[in-house]
This record gives sequence, structure tokens and C-alpha cells, in this order.
Amino acid sequence: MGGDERRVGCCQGRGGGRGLRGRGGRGGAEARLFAAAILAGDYAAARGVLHAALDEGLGYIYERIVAPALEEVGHLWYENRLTVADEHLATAVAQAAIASTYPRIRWPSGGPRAVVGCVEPELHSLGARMVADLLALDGWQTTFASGGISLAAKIEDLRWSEVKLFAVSVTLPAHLPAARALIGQVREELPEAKILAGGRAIAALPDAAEQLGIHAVASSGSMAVEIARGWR
Ligand code: B12
Repeated sequence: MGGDERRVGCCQGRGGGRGLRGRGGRGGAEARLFAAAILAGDYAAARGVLHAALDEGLGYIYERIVAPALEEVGHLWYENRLTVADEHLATAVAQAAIASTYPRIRWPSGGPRAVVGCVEPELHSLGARMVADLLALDGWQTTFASGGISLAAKIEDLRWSEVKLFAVSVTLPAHLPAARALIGQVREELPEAKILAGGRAIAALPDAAEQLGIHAVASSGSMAVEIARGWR
């Protein structure tokens, strides 16, 4: 890949995160192995790391292995040590490895309805996916709206009146106005629903819950699960 390509990636944004430095213990070692596997495009190795840790639960896999490994990818990208193509490959391999664990997980059915996703045009959907999966494992009937929640388009098929929890993920600060607008719509359409938000842009916002007019913010999927238990 040429030098120019290196300059048009995530490095245009701010903040590379701390990557894997300083992360010890079992999770740290697994995160390092997983990072090496996804950066090498080695699906079998990436899958192997996650399957070996499945007994610890999906929360452990997401928060101790996958998230720090992706943070490391972001860090290398930020430092111009990866191309955009490298980053895309690493993300794709990580997503495929995560998906390979799904058939081995016993997913509960039924439960109160939750909708989780990102506001358009946010493409950072992995964090939202993790939150959706952990809520589903905790007994929420979860709809993952992927990289774009459009109320107008989804109002029919999601049976909004039954939605008890609406969770939105925002990574880029530039997407906060769109998130604010969506939240306003949800509050109007679903006055009974609890609204939760998270993601990098939310974490960087002082008094995010107050500023956005929502019920709570959380910095991880497991924290989201804890908060949502009080709303069932
Ligand atoms: C993978 C990735 C991408 C992929 C996303 C693929 C996908 N399907 O998600 C692609 C290639 C699309 C991408 C694109 C871009 N990216 Co990018 N990307 C990343 C990377 C490497 C990893 C993100 C990730 O998945 N992390 C793992 C997840 C699990 O972490 P998380 O989202 O924070 O989620 C956790 C918590 O925040 C929380 N959470 C998240 N959502 C929610 C929601 C709720 C309700 C709750 C309760 C909790 C919660 O729980 C999660 C689990 O613990 C990061 C680096 C990094 N340090 O994060 C850069 C990064 C986020 N990207 C960045 C940038 C700049 C971009 C681009 C603008 C690049 C460009 N020039 O085009 C575009 C923007 C695209 C868009 N319109 O959104 C910057 C953002 C800088 C900033 N301003 O903050 C980063 C930080 C890289 C950097 N510079 O260091 N990116």
C-alpha cells in the first residue's frame, strides 16, 4: 500500500487510544493473540482465541479480548503503521470470528423488547452489536439496527409500541447532532421507552445523559446490562 493511502484512514481523527499497552493477565494475553491474528488476516487463529475463551462468557470475550484488540488496531492506524486496507481486513476478520461463536451460545428467547443501533451516518457498529448481544443474553428480545437507525423506515416492522429500551451508540462527535435529533424523535414516539447511550463520543461528553435528554449512559455492554435490569 502506498504512503498516501496510509494518510486517508482513521488517523484523520483524534485519539488513538492506549491499545494493548499495560494490559496484563489472561485477558491481556488473549487480546494480544487476537490482535495479532486479525492484523494478519488469520481467521482460524482469531476464531481459535475466541472459542478457547467461550467458557468465560461473551461479555469477557467482547470486553477483555475483542475491544482492546480493536483499540490496538485503531492505535496502529492512528500512528500510520497500518493502511486502511489493513484496518478493514482486521475488522472483517474480527467480525467473522465473533459470528463463529454464535451457534455455540444458548440465546434466550422472548423477553422485553430492545432496539440497539447507531445513528446514521455512523459506521462504527461493532460496539452497538456487542451491547445488543449482551442484552439479548440477559433476556431482552433485541433488534440490532446495525449502522443506521431510521425511525421512519422501521416504525412498522419493529412494532415500536412494544419497545421498552432504546439504545444508541455514537462514536464520532460529528454524529452527536444526528443522535440528538433521533433521541428527540424516540422520546416523542415512545414516551414510555427508556433511552440509553454509549460509545466514544458519548463517553467524551460531560453530563451526556442530561445534555441528550436520556435516561442513562454506559461505557460498556456489561454496564448496559446492569442498568437495563432495573428497567425490565
Ligand atoms: C473498526 C473501526 C472503523 C470501521 C468500523 C467498522 C464497524 N463495522 O464497526 C470503519 C472502517 C468503518 C471505520 C471508519 C471510520 N473511522 Co474508525 N475506527 C475503528 C476502530 C479501529 C475500532 C472501533 C471498534 O469497533 N472498537 C471496538 C468497540 C467495541 O469499541 P466501542 O465502539 O468504543 O464500544 C464499546 C464502548 O464504547 C461501549 N459502547 C459502544 N456503543 C455503545 C452503545 C451503548 C448504548 C452503550 C451502553 C455502550 C456502548 O461498549 C462497547 C464495548 O465495551 C477505532 C479505534 C478505536 N480506538 O476504537 C477507529 C476510530 C473510532 N475511527 C476513527 C475515524 C476517524 C474513522 C473515520 C472518520 C475514518 C475516515 N477518515 O474515513 C471513518 C468514519 C466512518 C463513519 N461514518 O462512521 C477514529 C475516531 C476519532 C474520533 N474523532 O473520535 C478512531 C478512534 C481511530 C483513531 N483515530 O484512533 N472505523
